Amino acid sequence: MRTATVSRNTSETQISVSINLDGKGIGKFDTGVPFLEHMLDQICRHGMIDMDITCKGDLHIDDHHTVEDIGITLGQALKQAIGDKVGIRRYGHSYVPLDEALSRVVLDLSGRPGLTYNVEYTRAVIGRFDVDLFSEFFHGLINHSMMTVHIDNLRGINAHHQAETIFKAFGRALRMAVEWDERMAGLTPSTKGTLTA
Ligand SMILES: [Mn+2]
Repeated sequence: MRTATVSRNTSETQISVSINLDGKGIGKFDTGVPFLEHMLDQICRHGMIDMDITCKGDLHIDDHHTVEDIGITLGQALKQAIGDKVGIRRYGHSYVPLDEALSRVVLDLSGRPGLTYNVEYTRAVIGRFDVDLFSEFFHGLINHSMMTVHIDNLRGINAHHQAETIFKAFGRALRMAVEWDERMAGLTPSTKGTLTA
């Protein structure tokens, strides 16, 4: 089982993240930001990753620090759980629709952080959630998990659908990338010989 537990404490947020890449897709969240939890749950279910995430953040200010720092801490946990990348696929991609919305996520567990984020939400808030924060979340996650990710929302009218297709596609792409590749057993999927240096 590829697991990791990471704690991160600042004056703005106190976070604990436990993940299992070889899980059953079960998410347990206590963060105070329900819409983010709904999105994290999509990564779990469609990535077949178990997550237990708690956060006590400065929500009296706004959701910003909580969302960004959960991204950072989840990124650190992913990096740790993915480990040396020997025998895995490394690359993953997925297209996910939800009614009128369609998103594509392509990722590479390259060891280098890089996010291309092409998403134009049709409204600024979903419920009480500021959609700007998704970019903060993914920047935090990608910078600390050291992966290259291209996120494109190709179309969509409903912002809840737009967001949900992005998170589902991210989950599925991640699942593909961390999957064991029988023919790659014992090998690093890079001619450089390492994906961690
Ligand atoms: Mn939904």
